Amino acid sequence: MSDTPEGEIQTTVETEYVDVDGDGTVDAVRETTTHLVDVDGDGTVDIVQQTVTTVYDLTGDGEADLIESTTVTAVDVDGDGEFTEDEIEVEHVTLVSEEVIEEG
Ligand SMILES: [Ca+2]
Ligand SMILES: [Ca+2]
Ligand SMILES: [Ca+2]
Repeated sequence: MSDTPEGEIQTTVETEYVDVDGDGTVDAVRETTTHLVDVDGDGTVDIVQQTVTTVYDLTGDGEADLIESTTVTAVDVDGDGEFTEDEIEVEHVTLVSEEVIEEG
């Protein structure tokens, strides 16, 4: 469905591997997902949503121990093509596995 008359969503995903402690082994995976939504199909993006999720393997057992997620949502409410501070919302979520809590 490439010829939708109105309403277009463009999604990009970037994945980054991070060596947090610098020992040469990757400890975290960072994924950035960006959604650009042109609600009315006029060619100007009306909603931008970007989520950065970082998954850490702190214990090195291959299982995720800590997940950090930040979502920034910008909605051009007044339709002037610009995102001002009151049109931007930031949500931060951190999840820690029981394994890490027990080990302190
Ligand atoms: Ca490392
Ligand atoms: Ca638009
Ligand atoms: Ca605006």
